[in-house]
Amino acid sequence: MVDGQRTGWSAAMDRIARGFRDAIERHGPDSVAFYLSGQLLTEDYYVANKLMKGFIGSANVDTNSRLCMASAVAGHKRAFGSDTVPGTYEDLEACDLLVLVGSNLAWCHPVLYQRVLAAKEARPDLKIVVIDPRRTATCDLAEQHLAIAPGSDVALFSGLLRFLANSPARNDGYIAQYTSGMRDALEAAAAYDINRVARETRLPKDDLIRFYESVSRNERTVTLFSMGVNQAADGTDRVNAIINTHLVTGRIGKLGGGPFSITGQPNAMGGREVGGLSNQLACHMDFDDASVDRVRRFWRAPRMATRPGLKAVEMMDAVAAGRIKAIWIMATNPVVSMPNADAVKAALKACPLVVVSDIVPDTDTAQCADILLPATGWGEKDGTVTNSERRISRQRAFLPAPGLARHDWWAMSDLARRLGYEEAFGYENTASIFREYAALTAFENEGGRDLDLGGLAGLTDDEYDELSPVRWPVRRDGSRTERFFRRGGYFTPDRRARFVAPRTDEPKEEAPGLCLNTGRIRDHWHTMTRTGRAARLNKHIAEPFAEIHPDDAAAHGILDASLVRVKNDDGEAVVRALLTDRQQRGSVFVPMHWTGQAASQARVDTLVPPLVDPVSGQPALKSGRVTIEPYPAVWYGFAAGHVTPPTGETYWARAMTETGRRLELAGTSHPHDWSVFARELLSADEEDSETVEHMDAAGAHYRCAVFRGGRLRSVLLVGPTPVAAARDWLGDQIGKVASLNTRTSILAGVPGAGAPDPGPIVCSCLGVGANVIRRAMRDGASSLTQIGDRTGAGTNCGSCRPEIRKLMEIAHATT
Ligand SMILES: Nc1nc2c(c(=O)[nH]1)N[C@H]1C(S)=C(S)[C@@H](COP(=O)(O)OP(=O)(O)OC[C@H]3O[C@@H](n4cnc5c(=O)[nH]c(N)nc54)[C@H](O)[C@@H]3O)O[C@H]1N2
Ligand SMILES: Nc1nc2c(c(=O)[nH]1)N[C@H]1C(S)=C(S)[C@@H](COP(=O)(O)OP(=O)(O)OC[C@H]3O[C@@H](n4cnc5c(=O)[nH]c(N)nc54)[C@H](O)[C@@H]3O)O[C@H]1N2
Ligand SMILES: [Mo]
Repeated sequence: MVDGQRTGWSAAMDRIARGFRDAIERHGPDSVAFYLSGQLLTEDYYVANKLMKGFIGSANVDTNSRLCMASAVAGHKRAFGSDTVPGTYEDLEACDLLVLVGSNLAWCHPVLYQRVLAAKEARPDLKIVVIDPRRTATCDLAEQHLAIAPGSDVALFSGLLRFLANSPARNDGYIAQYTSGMRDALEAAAAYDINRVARETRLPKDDLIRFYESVSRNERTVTLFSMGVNQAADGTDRVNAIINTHLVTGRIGKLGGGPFSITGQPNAMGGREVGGLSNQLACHMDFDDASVDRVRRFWRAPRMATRPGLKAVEMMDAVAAGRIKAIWIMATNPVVSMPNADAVKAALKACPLVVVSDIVPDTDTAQCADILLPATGWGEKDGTVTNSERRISRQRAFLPAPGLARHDWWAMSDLARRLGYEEAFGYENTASIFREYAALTAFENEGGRDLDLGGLAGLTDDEYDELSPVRWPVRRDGSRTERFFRRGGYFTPDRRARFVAPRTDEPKEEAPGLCLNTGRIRDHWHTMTRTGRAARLNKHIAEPFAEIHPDDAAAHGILDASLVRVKNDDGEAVVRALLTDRQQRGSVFVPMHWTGQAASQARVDTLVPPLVDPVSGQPALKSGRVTIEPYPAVWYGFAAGHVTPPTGETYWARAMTETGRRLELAGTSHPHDWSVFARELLSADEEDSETVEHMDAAGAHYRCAVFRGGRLRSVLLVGPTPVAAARDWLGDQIGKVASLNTRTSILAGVPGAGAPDPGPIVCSCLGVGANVIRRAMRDGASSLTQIGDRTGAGTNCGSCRPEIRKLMEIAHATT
């Protein structure tokens, strides 16, 4: 689509090439940018990076991994001299103590979590500790959950460093032989006696000491960390504070021992490897003179970038300021996922040339595009990805490209060719891109760089197609390194690891309001462009929400299941209030997933300030400040079937169902005429439709159902309080012929006697509701396996197992 008009690839690419060439000629190479994604394949990424850094001559290539992994990368580089994950997944099974920091593994990495659980079942000695301000599903099987004050991770781990240094766990041999800088780190950590740590983390001293002693005792300790660590203004310091505790004990690169950064996106690691971050050059090389020269020679590059480019937040600032005239956004949705999201949207709307490559047409970012390109998606793509343990896997297409969709690497190469670089970008397939990439990792690499795929540089097309998953390095001489750093060999100039002393200023007085924590839920992926389309996945949680502690809710007059305004100077979101003591006082948690397509006003990143970590440039996405107040609804509604969200001030959130859509609704004033409102919402004016309405005498409850040929098309239920209705059951009635009795039930919103209600869906894979599971338990199922055998629940991806377990505990406690 060019300016909203359908056209062919050639015309679209022509326009893109013209736009990029004009900007570069008139304003220089730094006036253009690529904003990429950890959901691209390594081959897509490699081509984009090469074009920008070697041929256009700018390093303005950045990626959503900046929002995700940048602090882990920066922490690794400070400590190890390279962005190396030392360990493997096996370590999570082989350890005796697994410390999960800022990670909701049960919901966000369900497959790995199942591996850990299986290991724990086989070896109950394996202990899990979760460090997260919220009590999440991941805490269910943990021996200890430390609900630390948000942002107090550096204090916790500095205190741990101090403790370990004075414990038998201290490994003087390792420290002396393989590390440097311990004295400064210990000096900084000295400030963190147990009293200060208790004060900053707001945890009882006994709990802290129990944790510290447990780490000290367990030689096989893995500390796995994720977004609760990385997405912070001191994220890099947090990473180094964690790594310090592994250096002081020499617990690194050992079976069952090491720090472990886990990535989120399927190919965040591949992106880091090729150089997708603007402060890296390529293949784990930086912008030092020797590397720039080496890469120039390898690429035969006419115009090398010689210094780092703009990081994501800076890049959007440069777009806003008009310094960037052309930007290509590929496989990411920044209008939803970047901090200061409304400013990002405004910047893109004003930018002279915005190209967006996506696999769906209707994203919030696509609405800002001048040119929208159809890309192939996961099952249609062909190439490689790298996972968190450095394992490269082939991804093979099992579906043909639909419509006009083309591969991202092809589109990028086509731009390069149109800019005049036919020879350097004449790739015919991903195998040829991969070979070149592998060759660059090995080029003049005599062991000074961790990333070495020399052994794969000579793969034939067939060998590439058949490649089995393989963990790097894969050197030409066949030498292997399963784990890094057990015997030093760091990639710093003196080959020693560096202890890094984090900043240790006392925490600043908090701004008024509540801490805005954000993150993920079990059944949605990021901006819902895909999971939002899957009816089953919408059943688990169908509406944007805020987790609020009951005391905070009471203080602000917010009732459970009512709607709440979460706001600050930058924006406002309206979401459902979920009162729970899983949430600590003083914080609210709002998921990152809801978009302008899915709800009237729930893009949480409109409330997140563009504050970044000074070392990594990663934004602090879990610590905005907000206030909460009741959304003054005078009516609430629920609709299902063939429904269209209303325009205007009305609150709405929509979700897919097997039979259409469902809508949650609310308003601060009544519509003029409920019938008129309902007809529009329910498409009641279609031919042959029959409408049944009911309004109670007081005018507070309104109900309307539309039938066609005796079958239910759509239904709307309105009342003065949040509507109590069997939502899934109502959804199931759509399209069915309704008897007179059923019609009455539909208008009542609940199934009549005799019709079983499966209850809220627990297992989305197999569509099993809580009532079905309860029934199975009443009938004698008493273990996860038995419940699985009888109902299917929990037998596919397993991410609902913590919830099934919870149902079992409740049943147990009440019988
Ligand atoms: N279902 C699902 N799974 C996913 C994704 C998805 O969208 N949906 N996305 C994938 C991606 S890209 C990523 S990056 C991963 C992310 O995986 P996770 O990092 O596990 O997910 P989050 O929910 O972002 O954050 C984890 C936890 O950090 C906690 N936290 C907040 N502030 C702090 C703090 O100051 N200190 C500590 N210690 N913890 C804190 C939050 O309460 C939250 O429970 O998930 C991947 N997997
Ligand atoms: N407040 C807050 N904000 C956050 C986070 C948070 O925890 N809190 N987490 C951050 C993190 S860790 C991440 S990773 C980001 C994720 O944020 P985004 O990257 O913006 O999220 P996605 O929805 O995964 O966007 C991917 C887009 O690419 C499209 N797509 C999928 N496959 C392909 C493909 O092969 N080619 C092309 N061209 N397009 C494709 C999808 O349809 C979708 O529109 O969000 C960040 N933002
Ligand atoms: Mo991520």
